[in-house]
Amino acid sequence: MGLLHGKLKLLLCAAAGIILCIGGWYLLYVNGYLLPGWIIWQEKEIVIPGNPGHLTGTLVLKNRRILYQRDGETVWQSDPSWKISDMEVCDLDHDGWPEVLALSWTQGDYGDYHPIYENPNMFFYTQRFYVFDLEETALKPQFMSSRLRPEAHAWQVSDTGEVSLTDKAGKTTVWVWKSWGMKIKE
Ligand SMILES: [Ca+2]
Repeated sequence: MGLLHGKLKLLLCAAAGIILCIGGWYLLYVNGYLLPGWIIWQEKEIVIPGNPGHLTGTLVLKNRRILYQRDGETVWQSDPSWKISDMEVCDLDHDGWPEVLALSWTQGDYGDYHPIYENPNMFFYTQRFYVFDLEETALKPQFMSSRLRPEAHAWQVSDTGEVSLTDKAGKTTVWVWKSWGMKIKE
């Protein structure tokens, strides 16, 4: 009886240890602490050019979030579930107004909607490309990509609105805005 009791205790301790380990891993993962080590988490400040008639303000990328500041106050912050690794500002659609571009790590392969024929990953973080319009008190999402395949290990945004994404193998593709979203430049 004593031996059986001892074995049961050992089994319960082992089960509790496994549950704690899985719980710890889960908490670390969903909070973005176990993302790939090659990601460079940029921290920067961009002052939005104050051309006549345009909004002015400052964008701050810190602790994986974008803060939009105007007149010394933070008027908007990016969703904490988006882990932003970098941001840039450029006039992507050539309408004379700047947009905010961001590389984000977000859980799942898609946003709220996905193709009906797919059973996508909803849990694991994937890299996304986001475009925001600048409004008076917020950044309004204009384009939110699904999972980038392959992932961009580096990117460059030109003054003319071309976005170059370079994958792990060093291959670069150039993307431009086409009326409703991003397309590979032909
Ligand atoms: Ca624009």
